Amino acid sequence: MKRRTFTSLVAGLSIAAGMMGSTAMAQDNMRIALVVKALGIGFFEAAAEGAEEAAAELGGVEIIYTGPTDTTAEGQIEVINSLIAQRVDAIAISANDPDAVVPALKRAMDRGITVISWDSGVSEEGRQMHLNPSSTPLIGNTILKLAADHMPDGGDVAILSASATATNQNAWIAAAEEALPNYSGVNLVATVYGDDLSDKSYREAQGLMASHPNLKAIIAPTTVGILAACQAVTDSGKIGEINVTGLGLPSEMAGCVDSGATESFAIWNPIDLGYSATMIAHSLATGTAAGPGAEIPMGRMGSVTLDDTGTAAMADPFTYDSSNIDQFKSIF
Ligand code: RAM
Repeated sequence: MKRRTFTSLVAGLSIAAGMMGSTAMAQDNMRIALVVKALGIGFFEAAAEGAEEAAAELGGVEIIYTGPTDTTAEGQIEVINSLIAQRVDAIAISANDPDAVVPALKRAMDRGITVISWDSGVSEEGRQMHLNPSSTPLIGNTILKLAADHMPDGGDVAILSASATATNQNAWIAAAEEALPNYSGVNLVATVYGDDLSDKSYREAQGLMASHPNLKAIIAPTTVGILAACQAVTDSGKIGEINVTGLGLPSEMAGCVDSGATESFAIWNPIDLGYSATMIAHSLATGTAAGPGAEIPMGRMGSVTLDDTGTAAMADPFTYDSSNIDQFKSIF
């Protein structure tokens, strides 16, 4: 009897201790910073929605959505330094430059902060892993094919990119250039940079039209650039003459598809991308090891396996046109 009382007292104490432990844990938020190329870009706002969804599912996770006001590495370095000072638990960054942010991110890792890149990558030494939205060669081929499919007689195309140092756009453009010989009659006449700023992208699109009077398509592998190019083509009365394509958000591009300025464009689901990046950051911050061959869980998105550069890719991009845009324009 006495012994049982003692046992149950000990059991009771450990249950109480366990409860205190879990209560303390629940109050002890893990802070995951989602560092984007720049604030005010719809694509990243959709990714943040996914990050919040992951945080709600995990519980005890706070998302700090942050980034500079323009798409520069200098701006991101300031943001990273401030996150180190705030002692966040994890940083998940879409980088404006693969190398310039490395020293700051190394300092973060030295202080025990989990660092991953997603969307636009960081060089291997500056992060624990990188999550690509899709296969780079596939995206490169897709953006070219979207243009070529509407140019039966071939002709001139130009690329309007984001910033000149953006890891993701540069990789997609290199992949598109590699695929170019498969599209006979399609000539890439210029690549220009709008820095993911609407006004600069608009002016660059105007410049392309002025310098290349026979232009048949503008390919913008950026959600900011494609929308600005659509507006520039529309304003110059060239709908039907120049097809604007690339990577865009259905919510932002619906009007361009309706007007005919854009025949079709592609993108992956940015909400799923932000959700997955957050799940991965949480997983690594709670002890999952990242290294070649590692399988990292991502909640409802399943898992990814890292290649020998510590990189993994998600799903294939999806193409939108007048047949399906209405179904997706209210989602992202
Ligand atoms: C812009 C950004 C982002 C890119 C998309 C397609 O929103 O440049 O990095 O993934 O376009």
